[in-house]
Amino acid sequence: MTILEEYLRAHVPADLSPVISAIAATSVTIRKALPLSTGMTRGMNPSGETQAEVDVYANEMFASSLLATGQVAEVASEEMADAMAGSGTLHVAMDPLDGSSNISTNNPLGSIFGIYSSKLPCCGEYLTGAAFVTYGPMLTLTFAAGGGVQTFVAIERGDRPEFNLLEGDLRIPEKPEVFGFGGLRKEWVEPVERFVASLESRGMKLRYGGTFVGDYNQVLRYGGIFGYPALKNKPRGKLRVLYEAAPMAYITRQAHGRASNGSRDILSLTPSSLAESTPVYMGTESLVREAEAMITGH
Ligand code: AFP
Repeated sequence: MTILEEYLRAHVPADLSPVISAIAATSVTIRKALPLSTGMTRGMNPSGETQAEVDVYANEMFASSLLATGQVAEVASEEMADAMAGSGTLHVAMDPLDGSSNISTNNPLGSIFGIYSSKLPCCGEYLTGAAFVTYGPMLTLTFAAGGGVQTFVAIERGDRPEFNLLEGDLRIPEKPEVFGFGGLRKEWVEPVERFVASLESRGMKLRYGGTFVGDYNQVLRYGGIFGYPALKNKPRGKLRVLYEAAPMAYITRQAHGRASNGSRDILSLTPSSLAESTPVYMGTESLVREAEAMITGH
């Protein structure tokens, strides 16, 4: 049984290890807070979405634990207009609680982290690591730090949970089984509608719950494609480049998949602001390339 701390010592660069450890430890705190904190605040995040109490709590807890590692120069978050400064060299962009509209229905939630080596905002090629947490039936931490994708699961041992390796060197299956596309169907641009119809006609199963982490986690395990496309009324889609799209694109690349904005690799995008969004199509490489061909027309 491989324990997270052993894995980090053996395989992950010394500056990244404390960051991954801090994410793991704080995810346990957030998981405990979820049943106790189900209300909404009157506040809005920089994208104009109403914040849940636990959005604010998760943001504070993750930001302070990341800064306390001493490795982090700045933490930028979907829940804050400006980044918080620290004393290290890594730059972390996070969505501290992804899918907060699922709190009241008790559906899976997540947290997403991109660890960059450059000041934010910057191109995804500066990512040196990325991680996501799933708060589902299990509490899992999936991360990539240059050496493939690993998933660890929290197991209660006495008063302190321990993270044990659940799945090492994860690869997206080449035979696609599932797909999920966000946004109102009537707002999809025509090539997206055609592409999704073709997925349905070949017998792929629709899986969509409204939490990027939960929905994409299924694509990573079963093979397929997740899309939050360009919409007629929102040409840049909904997902934020720095906080959501690029970190998941980094994990996707390490799992031998592909992530695209419809014409370009998401990791090649340089957003001009912290909260810039992008259309997203990610998963099994051959399917993402098919989506790109339909969208670009060649
Ligand atoms: P919330 O955190 O506001 O619930 O948004 C979650 C999210 O950004 C992402 O996790 C989902 O993939 C997407 O929104 C779902 O959006 P739709 O409700 O438009 O399907």
